[in-house]
Amino acid sequence: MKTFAFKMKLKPGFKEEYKKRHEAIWPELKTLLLESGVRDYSIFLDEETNTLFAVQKLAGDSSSQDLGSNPIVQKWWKYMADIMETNPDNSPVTVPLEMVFHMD
Ligand code: RM4
Repeated sequence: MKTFAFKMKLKPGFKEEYKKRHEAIWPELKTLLLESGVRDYSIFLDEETNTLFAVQKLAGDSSSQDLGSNPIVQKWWKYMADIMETNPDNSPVTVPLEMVFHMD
């Protein structure tokens, strides 16, 4: 499986709210991610810069960030837009990252 990593941006002061919302991730979103082949999905926060670092394995062709045409993702992105840096369509500003080292 391919590993896909990317960064997003959290608005300052929203770490606890971000964690709270993700601890209660919608079952339908989780199901969609799994059905799309997204596995082993983690998100970390660099509190110094409010940068969210996400890493996930892909069993299919789509990452979590490629699912923006799905209404569940659109609803989730709109829900999260008040605490994240977003594009005009509410999608989180996403910067893919290059793998520079990996060790099994
Ligand atoms: C993130 C962002 C991502 C989504 C995860 C579950 O805050 O919205 O696009 O895949 O949540």
